[in-house]
Amino acid sequence: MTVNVTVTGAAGQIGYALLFRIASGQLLGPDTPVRLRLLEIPQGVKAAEGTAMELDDCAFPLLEGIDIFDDATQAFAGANVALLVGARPRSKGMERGDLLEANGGIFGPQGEAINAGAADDVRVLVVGNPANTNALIAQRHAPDVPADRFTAMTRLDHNRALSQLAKKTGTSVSEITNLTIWGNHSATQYPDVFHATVAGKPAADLVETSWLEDEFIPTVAKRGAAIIEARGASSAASAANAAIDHVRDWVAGTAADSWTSAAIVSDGSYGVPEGLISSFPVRSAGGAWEIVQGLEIDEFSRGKIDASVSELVEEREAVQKLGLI
Ligand code: NAX
Repeated sequence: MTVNVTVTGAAGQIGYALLFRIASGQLLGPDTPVRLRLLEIPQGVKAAEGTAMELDDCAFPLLEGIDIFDDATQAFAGANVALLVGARPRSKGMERGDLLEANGGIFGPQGEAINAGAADDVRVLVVGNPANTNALIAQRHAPDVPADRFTAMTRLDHNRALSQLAKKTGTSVSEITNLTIWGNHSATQYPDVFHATVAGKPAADLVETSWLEDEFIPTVAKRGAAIIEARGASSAASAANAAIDHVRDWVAGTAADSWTSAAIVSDGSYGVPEGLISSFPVRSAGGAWEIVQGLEIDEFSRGKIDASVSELVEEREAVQKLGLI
């Protein structure tokens, strides 16, 4: 059966890196036809039409159609997968409250549109920043959709952490299991190697604590800024790749012998207040994410997790005060 995939911010740089991969079958596999529903603001529609022309020119056998909208209700009608990429970036002089408010104006109505018309099995991934809190806003505006269908992306952080640890230990990323990103997709996030193994050995035995504190954690957390500095533009292809990884694993399931990271609605696990959309170690089975349970959290990790979760609590309080949720 054809799957409707709605992508917002379709004319942006992540959109450009994402749409061709979805249309080629990398999101949902080689047997699933897709129909793309693209949402842009009116000024972005023409560029989205240009991208749609290029998608046509690829003659992807799985791509059944492309529709372009500047209206959220229409764009999310019948959506089975919704990738919320478009967001309001922070401009010069903008305070955090202004940023949250501007994004509330986007993600609240998009949540309502998902509630009104998306398919019963809709799965939502928020990429647009501040991703966790934008996802929370959208989820709170979609009371008829199960809360666990709203997620935010920390898979890029997860992949960055895999790659840094592989480089440090001289191994391949395929030899690393059970790495975790905890908390917010922001500079406070905590990439945790204490449950990870590298070629079967505990990662913590292979690297020094000083490397973790002084290099690994800051490098992963600040990688986005380093990419901007080097490339003159923010991460795009790697962000699109992570979005593909997140949704593909959500739909198709994760390997039983490892886990990945995703920001999902907390059920109170690991002391993360219920209802926050926070990154956890997760597995996907039967089309649903579940938090990996029973991990021992030492004092070092506890402090780092708590710091990032406090930031999420503050963001939730801020959007509550603004009347956005
Ligand atoms: P661009 O500025 O290239 O594209 C954003 C697009 O969204 C624009 O075409 C704009 O017209 C559109 N847009 C804005 N408001 C919209 C609305 N209400 N409805 C539909 N479309 C709308 O940004 P890009 O580099 O593609 O990044 C998109 C978002 O991803 C940003 O918020 C960015 O911060 C975020 N990121 C999140 C990451 C993550 O790991 N969660 C990593 C990469 C990226 O930084």
